Parts: sequence; structure tokens; C-alpha cells
Amino acid sequence: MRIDVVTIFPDYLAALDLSLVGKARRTGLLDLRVHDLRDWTTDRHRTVDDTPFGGGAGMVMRPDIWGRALDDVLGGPPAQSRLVVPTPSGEVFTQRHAEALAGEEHLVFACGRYEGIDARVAEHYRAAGVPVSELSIGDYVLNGGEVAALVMIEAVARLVPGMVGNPESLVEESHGAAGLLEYPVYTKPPEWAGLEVPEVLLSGHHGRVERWRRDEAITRTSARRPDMIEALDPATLDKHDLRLLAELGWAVADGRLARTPA
Ligand code: JD8
Repeated sequence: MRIDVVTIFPDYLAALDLSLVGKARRTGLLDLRVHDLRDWTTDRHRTVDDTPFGGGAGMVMRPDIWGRALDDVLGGPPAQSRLVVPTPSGEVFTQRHAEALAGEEHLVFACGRYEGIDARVAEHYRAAGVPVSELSIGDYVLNGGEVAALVMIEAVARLVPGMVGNPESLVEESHGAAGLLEYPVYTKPPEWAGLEVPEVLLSGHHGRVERWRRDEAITRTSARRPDMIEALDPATLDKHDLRLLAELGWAVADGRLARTPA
């Protein structure tokens, strides 16, 4: 996979030299390039912004500078590229988006600053047939797109085959195929700060351990993310799951899980 990031703060992306992503870059599994938008300016002040049409506070990033940069970065091989624009007004990024983007050959992240990027940039590339994803990482306001790009690149890159040592570990994760949050995890020492590891995890009884972990995942999800319980397909649940969910106040109604009236 090739990933390009265009930003006025390239050093913000230095974290991508570390850990799994850093290793994947060194092994060639991931071709990640960071570009300074100002390299496509032509004036001696390397200006990338101007005042907003219609008035208002702050500055807006100029389309012509972005156009020159993205024409260059999108222009070359590979043929099929997707433009990803982090924005607080975008669709909220989820694991489903990460899985979809991990299937792409080439992603180009356009990281805005100030009040954002002139809206014609996304419009222009869409009209040119470039798939464009305007995505938000959550309902809070950041000062720019760099942190969001870091989040999305890590979530996508770790799904690239060969990235994580044991692909099995991807299966049971929160927001994975099961649609549940993760169960709690423990390691040595067996007793810490007066707290003991749940006995079942020391039992060596794999069936009981698996059942306990699923119960914990369901209970946590019901308490912290009831929206995810509502999204579950009851057909993926066994009778033990359904009995636990009933104890937690859920019932299947019209093929969906819903809270039982108190
Ligand atoms: C891109 C400029 C700052 C945003 C005026 C503050 C994503 N979940 C998210 N929250 N914020 C962003 C984000 C913020 C950005 C840019 C993404 C480019 N800003 C602007 C509008 C209000 N300032 C984001 N993904």
C-alpha cells in the first residue's frame, strides 16, 4: 500500500516512523510519504491561506496551492488513488472505514489547518473521478487534520496483510466482526494491589475461559455501548448469549435486540 500525506506540519507525522508502521515502512510493506504543502507555493512568503469569502473569522486554505500539490501526488502511479480529507464535518470514521481503506492501493491524506480547505478542492477531484472520502474521527474539534490522519493511518495500516504478527489477534478486537467491545485482559502478577486475577483465567479450562470472556464482552458492551448491542444480529448469538442479554435487560423484538421496558 502507498500512503501520501500533504500538510503544512510534516513533523506532526513523525510518529509514523515508530512501532509497527515504522517497521512496515522499513520493510517496504508500506510506502508512506509525507509532503510539505508549502513546497507547491510560488511566493516568497510561501502563502497557503487567505481570508474567507463571505467574511468571518480565521483564514481558509487556498485551492490553487492544494490543486498543484494533489495533482502531483495523485497524478503518478498507482492508477487508482483515493483522496482522504479529514474534516469535523465528515462522516465519522469507524473500523468499517478502516477495513475498506485497507483494501485500497493508494491513499492521499490532505491535512487542512486554519478554518479548513476551500470546498472546491474535494468537489474538483470528485468531478475528476477521484474517489474522495471526507472523514471525521469524532465529535470534537481539533486544530487541523494531522492528528486525524495519524489515527486513520494507524487504524488502516495495521490491517494491511503482514502488518501485525498474528492476524488472529485482529479477530477478537473491539469493533471487530463480533460487534462487541473487548473483554478485560490480565497478566502477572496473579495478585496486585490486593486485586486477584479472575479464577477462571487460571483454570486452564479453555471452554470456560472462552465463555467467561464472551460474557464479559457482552456485559461491557451492554453497559458502555448499548448502541452496539442494538446493532447486533441476533442470529450470531447463542442461547447462552441471549440468556445473559435477557438478564441485562435486552430482548429480541422484530428481529432486533431492544431494551425490555423497565
Ligand atoms: C481538519 C482545520 C480546524 C475546524 C475551525 C478549528 C477531523 N474530528 C475532527 N475534529 N476536528 C477535525 C479537523 C479540524 C480541522 C481540520 C480536521 C482542518 N481544522 C478547524 C473547523 C473549525 N477550526 C477533525 N478529522
